[in-house]
Amino acid sequence: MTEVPPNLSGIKLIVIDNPPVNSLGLEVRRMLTREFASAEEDPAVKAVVLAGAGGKFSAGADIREFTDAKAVSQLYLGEVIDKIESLSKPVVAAVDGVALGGGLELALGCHFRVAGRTARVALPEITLGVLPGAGGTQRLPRAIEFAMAIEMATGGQMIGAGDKRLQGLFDEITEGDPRRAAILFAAKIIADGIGPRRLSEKAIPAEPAEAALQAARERLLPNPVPAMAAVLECLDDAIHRDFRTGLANERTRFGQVVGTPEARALQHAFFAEREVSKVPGITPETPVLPVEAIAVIGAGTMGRGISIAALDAGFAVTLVDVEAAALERALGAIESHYRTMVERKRLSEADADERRKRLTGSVDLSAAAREADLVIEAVFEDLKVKQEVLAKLDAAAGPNTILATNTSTLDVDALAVATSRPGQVVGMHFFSPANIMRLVEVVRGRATSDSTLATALKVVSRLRKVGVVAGVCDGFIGNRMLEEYLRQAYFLLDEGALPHEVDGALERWGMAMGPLRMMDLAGNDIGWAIRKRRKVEQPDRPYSAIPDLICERGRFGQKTGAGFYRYDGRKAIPDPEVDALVAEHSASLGFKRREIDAEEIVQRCIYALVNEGASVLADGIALRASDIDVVYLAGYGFPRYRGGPMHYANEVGLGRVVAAMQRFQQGYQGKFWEPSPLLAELARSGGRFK
Ligand code: 3H9
Repeated sequence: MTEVPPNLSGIKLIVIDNPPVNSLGLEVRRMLTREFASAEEDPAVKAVVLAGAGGKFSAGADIREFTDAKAVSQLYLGEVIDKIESLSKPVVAAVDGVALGGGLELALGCHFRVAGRTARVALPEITLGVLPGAGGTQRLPRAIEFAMAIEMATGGQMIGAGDKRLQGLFDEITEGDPRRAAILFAAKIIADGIGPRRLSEKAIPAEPAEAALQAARERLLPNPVPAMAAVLECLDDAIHRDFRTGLANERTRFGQVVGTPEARALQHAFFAEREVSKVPGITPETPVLPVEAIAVIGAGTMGRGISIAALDAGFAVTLVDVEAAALERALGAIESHYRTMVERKRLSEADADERRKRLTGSVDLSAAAREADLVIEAVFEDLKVKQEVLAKLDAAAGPNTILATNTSTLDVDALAVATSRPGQVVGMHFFSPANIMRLVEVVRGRATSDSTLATALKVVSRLRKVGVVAGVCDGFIGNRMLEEYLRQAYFLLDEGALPHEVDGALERWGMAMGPLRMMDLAGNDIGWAIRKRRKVEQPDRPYSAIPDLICERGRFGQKTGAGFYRYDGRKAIPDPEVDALVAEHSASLGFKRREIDAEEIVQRCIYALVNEGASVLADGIALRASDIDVVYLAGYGFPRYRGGPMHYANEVGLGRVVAAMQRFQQGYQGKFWEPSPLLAELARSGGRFK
């Protein structure tokens, strides 16, 4: 794994070669220890260059070790880095590709740093629920401005090596090969007789650092992720305590947070998002059709959002609506979106112009389909309407064109048979607003070919979104589960809770938005239409009448200025009129309303998700439990530090989840609490969702 070429006139090259990302697992730590010790001993070595193979310096610690405290502490990375820093001969890091987390800490332990112009660095530990545990909180603020070190350690974002805010981190930025530049750099310091230069020996001026830290505390605390307070404490140490004490405390704090449920959840989310792209039947050899031109059919909210997402990702887009007025409105809305982006300095005028040029509006569905590699229909959610549109598209489109439907509930197989190319029909279920939400459910119909699926997934990844493969069923993964979540939220109103109590409990628990505010945002009329259909299809699965009563009063949500709340702009204000309506409805059911505490609200709503999630899994609609988690994290505002509903249920313990469900079975509408057979079985056998 090491490539140690013969001495380059006194320079020893040490290369980390641990594909795919040069993570710093035990073997690498052993190699570094061995090679640096030998460099120290060898009188022929005058300087060392440390580089990474495969165009990457290192992506940091091996995250898979974090579940095992012993594995982390064996040849602790921080100690390895300390040894490197204490070498009596100068060490130059050649930073190529990425230096992340422990990788950046390793570079900081070197005496000099040379980076490629395109290299990126970060301390992403916080996104994994931990903190830099190998000296990052102590060395980075000694290398760059304190405020920037805080931003990196608390935000985790990647920064380009050439960014001015990294002033002090690199001794040289090269346009060429960083390894070669680092070797030349090392040769020069040998020639100039320059020795090691250690960040640990630098002092930090307390003056601006204190103020920056105080501001960060006010902004970031309290925080549900324990690592946040820990990282701020360690940064405080960097100002007030000597380097060694700071380092020791950092290690202790790392050890404390690495085993927290929040850290486990965030690490689960990291791996789940990578696992999701592994789809049976799809291999690197599966043919992916080239897609450059996309036609989006339907100029409603969804069509606009999809168009913007596609323009932002570099596609040529034709937005189609047979109604000229609707099309004009949509084109105007897209134009106004780009104008706002420019005004807010999120986009340059030139970039906005370039995107505008790739957009065409059309009222001619067939002409647009003829020119497109991929057509995404986002017309009215009605089987007949969609079948007709797809049949027209099929008749006009070229033989290789893929037809995607953005349906959120309809049967993709029934839509596919309306065309002569069911193998080239796939669901691409975007979430509103489609230019912002990261999730796309990619629905594999019975006939969808592997190549069509692979192409759709490729497009989703080009859109910089997360594609989760789902099977065909009403609501796919996300909305099928949401139905049970909403059912409970509404039943809670029947029984005694008020809208702001339901939302408040779930928002305090971590949901980005409570269910009722969410429905107000999405438009209550949409849910109403679905419920009307369900009443016919599933008469034995009743809902609370409250959301219908709300709709009957024209309270469709934010867009009508009133829904479960009153709206002042986007601000939801609890409305006594709704509270009275809710109380009246309970009375009409002959109910004495009861106090419902936050714990019960959260359990009923979240366990409803878990139970339906188990059925989704058992039915093969989702490929794995972690895919369900990705759906909820990327599309429904589920708190990342809880890992997603299935991970959360594993953490609670499936036995305890089922016990709570059995309690709820005794209560109001208890029939909805029959544990899914898979959940019941796992609970019985002490298993977990995998
Ligand atoms: C840390 O350093 C703690 C220290 O401060 C203290 C320690 C005491 N470990 O993302 P990709 C896997 S915390 C293990 O698809 P890309 C990944 O799961 C660490 N595995 O590629 C995937 O596996 P598989 C701080 C890792 O090109 C494969 O590599 N570092 C690690 O799109 C390819 O990954 C970070 O948070 C790892 N560190 O993106 C960096 N990294 O093929 C995390 C990746 O089996 N990593 N894998 O599915 C990243 O951000 C991206 O992976 C990276 C490459 C940008 C590097």
